[in-house]
Amino acid sequence: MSDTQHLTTGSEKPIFPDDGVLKLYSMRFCPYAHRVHLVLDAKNLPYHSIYINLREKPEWFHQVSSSTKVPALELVKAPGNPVLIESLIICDYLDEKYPEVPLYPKDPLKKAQEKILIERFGQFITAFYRLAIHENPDQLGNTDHYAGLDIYEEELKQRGTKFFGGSSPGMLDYMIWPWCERFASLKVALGDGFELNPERFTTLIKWRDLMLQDRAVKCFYLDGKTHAQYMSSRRAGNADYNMLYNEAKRVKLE
Ligand SMILES: N[C@@H](CCC(=O)N[C@@H](CS)C(=O)NCC(=O)O)C(=O)O
Repeated sequence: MSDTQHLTTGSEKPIFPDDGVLKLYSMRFCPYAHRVHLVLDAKNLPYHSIYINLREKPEWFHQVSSSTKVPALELVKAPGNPVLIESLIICDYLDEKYPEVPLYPKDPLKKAQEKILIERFGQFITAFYRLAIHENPDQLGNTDHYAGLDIYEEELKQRGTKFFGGSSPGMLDYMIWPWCERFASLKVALGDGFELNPERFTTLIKWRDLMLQDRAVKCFYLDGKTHAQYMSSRRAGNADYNMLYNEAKRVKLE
């Protein structure tokens, strides 16, 4: 993660050596792109990261990503350099293409059940954004924002394993992690009342602490304060994509 400068309108398309290395178009604070970084890192696959300013996209970006969204993964070794979009499709592709570190269970039924739990997490993502766009907890009303998480607490408790994937994180762990990492930002932005309730989410809190020690998680980790700072810039309509880049530059100059 040496350079997190985001390319913008007017930026040239970067040229890479003909090294056969996957190219990931990303945005440093996008949780969907985060999923793909986690899977690539978990599988120890080398890749080039190309960060895109999503408010002022480079002119060439629509030719790369048919949805004009990140993540987009360019398969430089495949004929015609196809580009995959949609985080779940990309991660499933990577798991099939690079099976040395398998992330799904082998059994087709268990794999399908894992995918159902990944799909259902979408409900919580919606609730998460309702929280993340507010700065004032008084505007939030009495809704139970964490209702979508109870099934994961119960599921992990029943499995009795450290991770959903067993003794190490699997696809379900990595697909839900980007939003779980960002829980800490809700506490920073909205106050202690928005920390996960330790009685209700005992198992998930233990899981979160274990996930924080995982190598792939550490590779792309940002703390709650940093996520909160980015979200605050986004709420203000001025998403600060280059926040980390500018900070690193400032520290270097000091
Ligand atoms: N369903 C997509 C969602 C991707 C997505 O919404 N990406 C956002 C950034 S977090 C994006 O690229 N937004 C730019 C745009 O909508 O133009 C996935 O899972 O990959």
